[in-house]
Amino acid sequence: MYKLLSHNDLDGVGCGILAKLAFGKEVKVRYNSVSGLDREVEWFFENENKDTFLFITDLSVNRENEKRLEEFVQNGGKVQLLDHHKTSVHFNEYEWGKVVVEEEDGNLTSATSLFYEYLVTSKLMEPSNPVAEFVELVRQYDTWEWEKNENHQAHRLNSLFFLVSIEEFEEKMISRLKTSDHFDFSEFEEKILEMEEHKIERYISRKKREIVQTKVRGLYAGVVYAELYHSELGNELGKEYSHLDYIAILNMGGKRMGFRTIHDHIDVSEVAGHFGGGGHAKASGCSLVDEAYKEFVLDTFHLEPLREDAKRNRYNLKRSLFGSMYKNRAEEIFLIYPLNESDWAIDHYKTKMDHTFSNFDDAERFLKRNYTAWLVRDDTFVNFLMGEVKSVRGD
Ligand SMILES: [Mn+2]
Repeated sequence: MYKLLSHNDLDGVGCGILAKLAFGKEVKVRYNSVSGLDREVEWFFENENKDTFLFITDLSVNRENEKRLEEFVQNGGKVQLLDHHKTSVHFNEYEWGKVVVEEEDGNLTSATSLFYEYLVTSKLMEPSNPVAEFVELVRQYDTWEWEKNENHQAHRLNSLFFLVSIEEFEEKMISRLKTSDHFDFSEFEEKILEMEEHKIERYISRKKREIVQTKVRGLYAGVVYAELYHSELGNELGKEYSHLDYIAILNMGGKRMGFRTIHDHIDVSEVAGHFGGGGHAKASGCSLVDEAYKEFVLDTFHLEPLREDAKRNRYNLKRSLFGSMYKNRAEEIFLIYPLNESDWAIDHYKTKMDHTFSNFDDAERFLKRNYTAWLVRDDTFVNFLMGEVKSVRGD
C-alpha cells in the first residue's frame, strides 16, 4: 500500500492525481493545509501499517516528525518527501528527502513536476503526453511562469480547480488523462472559465481601491483583506503599486496572512519567517500571530486606502518633460519634472524639494513611498493650470 500526504492547492492535488494514476486503489491520498500536515503524519505513525510506503509532497514536516521519519526509515520504513520550497532544502540531508527549487535548465520546479519525474524514473508510471501536458500546466501556474509565457491555460486550470470540489476535480482530471491524447478543457468548462475570469477581474479592481500602505521592519508593504485569489491579487496589486516592496494579504477568517512580491530584490520567505512562517522568495505565508496582527491590522486599520494612478490621461502623463502632477489625500500637490538631461526634481506645492533623482521612476517611487501620492486625472491637471493662468493675470 501507498499513502500520499500532500498540500491542498493545485500543485498538491496534482501530486494526488499522479499517485492515483500510478497506483490506482493501492494508494490513500490526504490533502492538508500547511499547518495540518504534522497531525496527519502523527496519525500515520499511530494507525497505519508499517509496510505502507509514505509520500509527502509540496509540504514539509516539523522537527519532531523529521526525527520520527528518520527513525522510521532506519527501522526499515519507506518514506519519500518531495518538495520545492526553499525553506525545506535541509531535508536533502536525508536519504528520503528530495527538495529541488530549480531544475538544471533553469526552470523552476513544482511538487507535481518533481513527483512526475520521480514516478517515471522509478518505473512506477509510464510517461504519457496528456499527463506531461497537465504536469507542465500545474508547474507553470505554481511558479507563475505562465504569466511571462502568456500560458492562460495554466491559469485557467487553477481557476477550474477552485470552481469545483477537490474530489470532482480529481475525478475529471484522472478520466481525462487516461482517455485523451491531449489535455484540454471542454466547451462547457471554457464558458464558465471565461465568466470566472471576469469575476476575478472585478474582485481585483475592488481590492485595488481597498489597499493601504505601511512600513514594516524597513520595507514598504501594501495591506489588503482578501480570502480569494491570493496569487492573482498579489501580482496585480504588486504591478499597480510597484513602489511597494510587497503585498500582505490578510485572511481574517483563517487567521492567516500571505506575502507576495513582484520584485527580485525582495524575498518574502524572509518576511514570513520573521513571523514564524515560510515559503518562496515571491510567495509566502504565516499564521496571524500577535506581532503580525499588531503591525498589519491594528496599526493600519485607521489608514485611508491608496489611490490608483489615472490611466486614461492625454496631458498629465508620466515622464512628461513638462512635468507630471500628483496629489495625496491631504490635497498636497506635487510635480515631477526633469531639471536637465540627468536629474529629476519634485516640487512640493511650488517649492522644489532638496532631493534630486537620476530618473523619473526613482523620483516617483520616493514620492509614492513618502507621500502616498497618485497621478491625477487630466481634469484636475487642467483646472490647476487654469488657476495658475488666472493668478498670473491677476484675477
Ligand atoms: Mn507547490
